[in-house]
Amino acid sequence: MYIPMFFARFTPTTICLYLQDCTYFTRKEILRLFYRYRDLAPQLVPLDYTNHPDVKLPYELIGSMPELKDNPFRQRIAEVFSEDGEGNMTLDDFLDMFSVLSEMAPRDLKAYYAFKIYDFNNDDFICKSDLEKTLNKLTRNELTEDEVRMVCEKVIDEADLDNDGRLSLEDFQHMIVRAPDFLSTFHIRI
Ligand SMILES: [Ca+2]
Ligand SMILES: [Ca+2]
Repeated sequence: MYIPMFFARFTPTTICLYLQDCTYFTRKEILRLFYRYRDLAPQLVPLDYTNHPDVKLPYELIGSMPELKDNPFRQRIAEVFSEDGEGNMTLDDFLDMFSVLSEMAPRDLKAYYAFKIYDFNNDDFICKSDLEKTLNKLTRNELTEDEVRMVCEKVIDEADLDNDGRLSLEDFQHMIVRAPDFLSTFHIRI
């Protein structure tokens, strides 16, 4: 029987470490994702992860994956899940990203990350300009400026529970219960 080198080297202990971090995946899915990661740059990613090699794949490779390349939020998604904040990903970042995007992840967790992704300037609030950027991406720039402004005003008007003119995570969670479209870009079949 042919046993790929990978299985011989990737010890059960390292696999279990990843399983603890990534509770939504089975061991088989983690192995498949590891191969996906490695296939993006076999010359950079070693087969042996026992000693936690310091490897990061550049955003250009991550963003061009079939699962992401048509997603208008691909760059923000990669930024939010990457430890360096610039979209360059370690294997851990990569597994976290797919874990949250997977169909098994609970809605609250998706909502938490969606909020971070839509918070373009990383100030922990979705303000009007964050929301405008979000809407333009969600609708792929099909709305006019006036339409975008109107929708954003309406969304903030309805979802801003504490009337400070911007959406906190709590406001946002309240909103997406009624507007599930905001989470539609956060499902990826692996
Ligand atoms: Ca913001
Ligand atoms: Ca608010």
